[in-house]
Formats: sequence, C-alpha cells, structure tokens
Amino acid sequence: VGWPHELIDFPALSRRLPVKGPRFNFPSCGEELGLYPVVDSADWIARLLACGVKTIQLRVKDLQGDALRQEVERAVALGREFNAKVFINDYWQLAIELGAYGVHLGQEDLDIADMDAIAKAGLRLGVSTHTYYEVARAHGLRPSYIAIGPVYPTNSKQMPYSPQGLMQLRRWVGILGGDYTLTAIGGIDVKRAAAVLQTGVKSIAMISAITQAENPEAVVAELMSLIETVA
Ligand code: 3NM
Repeated sequence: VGWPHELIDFPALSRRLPVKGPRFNFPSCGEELGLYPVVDSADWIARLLACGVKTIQLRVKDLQGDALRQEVERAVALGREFNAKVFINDYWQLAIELGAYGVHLGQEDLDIADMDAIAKAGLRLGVSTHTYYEVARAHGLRPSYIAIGPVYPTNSKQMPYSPQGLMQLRRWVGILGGDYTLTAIGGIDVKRAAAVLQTGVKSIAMISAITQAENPEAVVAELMSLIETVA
C-alpha cells in the first residue's frame, strides 16, 4: 500500500517537507557509503571486511541475550579493526553501549528508539524508507543516511510495499541527494547494479546477491569496481 508515486508532484512536495533544522544532531557518514552489504552474523562481517568492504550492517533476527551481545560486540570490534562503518540494525541500546559506528532503524523502530540517546552517544543513524510519508518522517529526524527501497522485488524481507523502481529512485536522488547520503536496497544484484547506480545513487545495499552467491568475494569485487566506475 504505497503512495501513488506517479500522481505526486515531488518538487512541490519536497518544498513542503518539514525542514526546521536539525532536531537531533546525528553525525554525517563522511564520504559515500558505497557497497553496503546487509548480513546476519559477525562471521559474514569478518569475511566481507577482509575483501575491502567499508560499510556493512549487522541485521540479526534470531539471537537474544548473551549470544546477541557477543555478536554485536564482535561486529563493532571488527569495524574498528578494519576501519569500516558497521551499522547495527534494531539493537540501538546495545549499539550505544558497545560503541558502534551507527544504528539502522526501520520505521517501526523509530517509535520506540530513543533518538536523543543515539544522537548524544555520537552514533550515526540510518533509516529505512519506502514511501513519501516515510521519507518525510525520516527527514524530520535528519538522520545520517536514508535507505530507499525496495527498488526491485525482494525475497529477503516481508515487504508490504511494491517496488519503487528506477524512475522513482531517480526522483528521490533528485530531491534528497543534495541533503542526504542515500543508499538503495531491495532486489539489487550484479546485473542490476549498473542501472541502479545510473540513477545517481552512490550506494547500493543488498543481502542475497552477496550472501547467496556461489563466490561472494568475486561478487563483492565486481560490485566495488562497478561503483568506482559508475558512481
Ligand atoms: N530492507 P535483497 S529490502 C532488509 O526496502 C531490506 O527497506 C529493504 O535484500 C527495504 O538484497 C531488504 O536480498 C532486503 O533483496 C534486501
């Protein structure tokens, strides 16, 4: 149940986005995020950082208690060791406590997470968005980056939103690209990556194209060189 994007006058709406200056002072992510794998274990983080990946997200769904803490702790330590940006999905309290580089939150988490605490701890914040409303809501927080998805259909996440497609992604890049670091997610693979990057988005995030690949190292190398040539 997305918005009927094709009916929306985006330039007019962008002027009405609630721009009131930073409410929270989330730090910037510095240079572009580039290739942004999303993985479910610290083992994957170790494997991909060893290939030169500089941005990565730990998105664990099946751990709790000490096991969860250890996973986050190891992810944070790997980020330091490899001088990489490691974002922790969902578990913002652990991310603060363990000194992560950043936190990534979905829209549901925005209701419950303590934005002040995240900002005061100096963590970067990334927010998932799928519709105009969600982008406007993210913009109200002035996060460090905004993720736009799904670009294509995805099997990696239950998704009530229809794919936004490349034209819509290009529009978002035009509206938000000057103010935010953006990343595109959802159904992106090696074959589609060039077309996604040609919308002007400088970062592509993905799960299955890397984690289900026969040779993840080769896929990462190909995507990183593509980003360097196209983005
Ligand atoms: N978030 P794959 S799409 C985790 O649109 C996630 O917010 C999305 O996996 C969003 O690269 C998605 O395998 C899954 O399609 C991405």
